[in-house]
Amino acid sequence: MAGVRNIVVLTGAGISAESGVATFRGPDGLWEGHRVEDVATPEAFARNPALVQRFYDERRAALARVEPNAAHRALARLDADWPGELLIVTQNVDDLHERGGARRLLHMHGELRSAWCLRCNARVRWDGPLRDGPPCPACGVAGRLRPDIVWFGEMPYGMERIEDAMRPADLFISIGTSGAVYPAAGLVQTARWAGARTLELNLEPSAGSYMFDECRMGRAGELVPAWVDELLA
Ligand code: BV8
Repeated sequence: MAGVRNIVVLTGAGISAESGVATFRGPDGLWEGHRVEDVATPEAFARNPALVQRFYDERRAALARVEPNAAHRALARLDADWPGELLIVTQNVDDLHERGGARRLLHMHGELRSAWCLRCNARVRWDGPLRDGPPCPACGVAGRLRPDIVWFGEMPYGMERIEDAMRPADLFISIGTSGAVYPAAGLVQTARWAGARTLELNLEPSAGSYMFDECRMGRAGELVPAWVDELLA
């Protein structure tokens, strides 16, 4: 693509679907009958901490059973070979981008493999369950660790870094997201104001498809490697 130097990639649950990670708003989108909007909130955590901890404990444990797919690996190849600026902004809380080899990566909605101590504010690498109230590795106090996940009504991580990357961007590509959640869903508008070309790769039209210069419908496992080959040619 002529004249492309600085790229911002936004990914959502659709890029992990072919790895076997359930998406949020598809047919398999409910968790034990709960919508993500009803479980992923500070109010739900205050009301029923055991339910919310179990929701994340089960998804954290499931990470050991899934692998990165061709789309994750293609983005890592782009990350390694792209001479210009590149930032992969993911809404996903799984670790498949990292395990696929991506480096220039930002988890704007947090990570399953991180815990946040509400006593000392430390963020710590965490792979096991949290529902038994384990002690914080930093301050030693038990029962104060919550999932390090951005819930609805909470400020996403890295917004300044994302805005800094969007300003000089000349290409914004959105992969596998329904465009239902803000501020992530608003980034395509920010890209247009920055004068960037906008491309969407998704299984079906999203809520924001009308804002993209180009939309390619299909599975990420096929569309993303083909797009990376195009870009690196
Ligand atoms: C904020 C962590 C302000 C949790 C998530 C009204 C009331 C209250 C709030 C709001 C409101 N209106 C707007 C808001 C704001 C709210 C919001 O947007 N709500 C929506 C529901 C209307 N946003 C927030 O609250 C955000 N915070 O605004 O803070 C603020 C300001 C100042 C100070 C303090 C605070 C925080 C949002 C973050 C919430 N946390 N995740 C968890 O993961 O457990 S969001 C959650 O949805 C996930 O992160 C997920 O990534 C994200 C978006 O979903 P998608 O990734 O798009 O997944 P989805 O299933 O929807 O779509 C998958 C797509 O892939 C589909 O299109 C499908 O076709 C496609 N696909 C499927 N298979 C494939 C594929 N594509 C390609 N290949 C395939 N194989």
